[in-house]
Amino acid sequence: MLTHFIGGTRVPGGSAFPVRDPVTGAEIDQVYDADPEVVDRAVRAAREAAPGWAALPVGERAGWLRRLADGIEARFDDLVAAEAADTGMPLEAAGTLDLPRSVLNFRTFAEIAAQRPDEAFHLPGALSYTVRRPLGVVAVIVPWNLPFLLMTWKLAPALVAGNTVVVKPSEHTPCSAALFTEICEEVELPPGVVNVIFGSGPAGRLLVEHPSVDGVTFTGSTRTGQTIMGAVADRVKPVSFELGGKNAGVVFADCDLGRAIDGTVRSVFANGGQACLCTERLYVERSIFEEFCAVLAGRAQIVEPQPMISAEHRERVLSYYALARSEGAKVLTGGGVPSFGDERDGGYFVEPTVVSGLSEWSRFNREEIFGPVCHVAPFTTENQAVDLANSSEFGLAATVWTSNLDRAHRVAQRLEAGLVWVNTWCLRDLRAPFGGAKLSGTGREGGTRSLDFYSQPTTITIKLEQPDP
Ligand code: 6OD
Repeated sequence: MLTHFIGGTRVPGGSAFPVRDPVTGAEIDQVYDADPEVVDRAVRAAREAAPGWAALPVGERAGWLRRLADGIEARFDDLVAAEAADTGMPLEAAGTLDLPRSVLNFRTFAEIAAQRPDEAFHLPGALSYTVRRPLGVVAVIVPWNLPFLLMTWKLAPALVAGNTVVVKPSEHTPCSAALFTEICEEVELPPGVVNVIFGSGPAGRLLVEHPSVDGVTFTGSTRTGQTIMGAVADRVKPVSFELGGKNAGVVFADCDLGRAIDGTVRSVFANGGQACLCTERLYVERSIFEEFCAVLAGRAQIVEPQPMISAEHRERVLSYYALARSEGAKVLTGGGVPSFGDERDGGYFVEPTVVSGLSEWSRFNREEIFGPVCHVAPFTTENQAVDLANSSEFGLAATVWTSNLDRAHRVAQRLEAGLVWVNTWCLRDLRAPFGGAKLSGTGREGGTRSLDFYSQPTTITIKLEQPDP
């Protein structure tokens, strides 16, 4: 049974619910669903620890981040196993993406924060300079798709900026966060600096609404982001949201087709399509459209399927497969549920799917699906490609495939997205701003942008009296 971690101790509390392995549907553990008392206790523990943590020199907090990174490396294999069991992702993916990135999250933000200068502004006879203060207690609400990567992506800058935190992982994926609490104990992180509570939506709501929570960072659906924003509006709490996407890929006939296909297969099907950065809308120049569709559909058939996170999410993805048909789509491949003839038949798999033939205004092309599926449509001109790619209420990420350098810059700069990749996908520099436009979020994290969110400057201005000549 996984228990909450509050003020450095393990705390039971709330009703229990099962954690399931998405590959087989089997119960792998039980976890508590935090009740109001647990949430309050966690926030109070974080509040109590806040002044001492904020008072440490930033170099010391950076040292704690490095110790946490070392601790993760020491428990690497356990964490890989926990992440894979929780999410259904292959061990290889957890071991080459999630876990190495988590270590890098801690090491990168330790480096950036320790080296960051304050600002100073000189006027004749006056000096303004800034000191940065942490927000205080930050609620870190983590989704289920890349749980350890995304938890540490927020935790590292929040901590190094001087905040204490209450983390709530998704109810579907508590195991790697539970192991992380053991690492906090092993490195002897001061109690109350990191608190982890488990639970579902109502626990998250209690957490963000708690009057002693000073800021909220969240990655997840746009709907939940809207709910959180409403819940914190009366206290005007700062929020940083990375929300849903309906990401476009634009493929020009002048691209390196092999690279474009490989990249597109990855961008559509990685993690079973369960990443906010995945491509769900593809626009392909008409002269290569038929060839591209045929090759992509063929490749989709040999993609190793990855399960959806839960039975409910699988139903949701399948409802979009049905919607595509009812809206008149042509299904180029997939559209159903695979059969393995083994224990995976109890899991939450869907077939990797490619469809075409729908308008950009169809529901299928407007709503985020979050599964291994994309729609492919042809375009004729560069302007049309840009208009189609921008014809979405979302604006998280986009990809452009072309060998024409001028076109690459021209198109990338016109796409309404927080992130645009050219001839690649999901290549990340942790120092670069990261976040979405339109319904895909508010705020940017990454590098110093994260530190800007997790702390606020006070500007101090001193008038310098000149001595009489
Ligand atoms: O790479 C990252 O830092 C990041 N935030 C990825 C988000 C993926 C969303 O599903």
